[in-house]
Amino acid sequence: MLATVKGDVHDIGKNIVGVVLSCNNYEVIDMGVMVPAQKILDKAAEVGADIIGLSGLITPSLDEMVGFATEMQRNGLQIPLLIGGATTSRAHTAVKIDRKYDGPVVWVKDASRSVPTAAALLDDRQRPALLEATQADYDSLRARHSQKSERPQAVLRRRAGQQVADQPGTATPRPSPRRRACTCCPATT
Ligand code: B12
Repeated sequence: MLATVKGDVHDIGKNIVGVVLSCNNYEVIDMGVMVPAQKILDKAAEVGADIIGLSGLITPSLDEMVGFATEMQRNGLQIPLLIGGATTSRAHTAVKIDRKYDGPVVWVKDASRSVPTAAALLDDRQRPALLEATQADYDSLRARHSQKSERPQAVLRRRAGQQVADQPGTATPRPSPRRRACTCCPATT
């Protein structure tokens, strides 16, 4: 099943994905644009969807996707969730969406990747390798993201006069005591 999330009218990319999947013998139910989460979930239950694919191109769609994953979890679903659209990213999927849903969440860069991804997710032999590689990738993206968000806090604490141990490889450069302030002034000691 495919849908562009609530509040978002962009559907060119989603339509391409639908055509490419249909050409590869997948039965695609396209729910259109601006589709509320509950409507997608109800239809997925009604038709017994194997995979749900969400598309989003505006920034608010990212939050909508996080909310959708939360709802999938709340409804006890386990089916794969594909994430696509120019505003989405591997990093956002890893840090924000994947954490909300225990079932598989796979970010798909473009329509051509939707076929091998769907094929692997629906094949018992290929699925474990795809999910393992995806989780390893997401783990490293999350680790990088948490390092990025820790550093500014350390700087703020330092400015507030609190003691902060330097992290390996992040030692703060300190000014040399004999630094000359400018060419016309004597050297400071
Ligand atoms: C065309 C377009 C429109 C058209 C949409 C027509 C339509 N029927 O879709 C119209 C004119 C209606 C439009 C409206 C708006 N737009 Co517009 N639009 C674009 C534009 C120019 C191209 C988008 C596009 O179709 N790309 C081509 C497709 C093929 O790419 P794609 O969607 O990423 O899809 C590929 C992959 O991502 C992937 N994929 C996509 N979906 C899925 C889903 C799954 C399941 C999978 C597996 C893969 C997958 O496969 C596709 C093919 O490889 C972009 C700018 C740009 N150059 O990207 C702005 C852009 C997306 N729009 C933007 C904006 C702001 C708007 C408006 C809010 C403008 C306004 N002020 O009214 C409104 C949106 C209103 C709303 N509530 O949604 C911004 C979004 C910025 C942001 N981050 O929020 C952009 C980036 C322009 C910009 N630089 O500011 N827009």
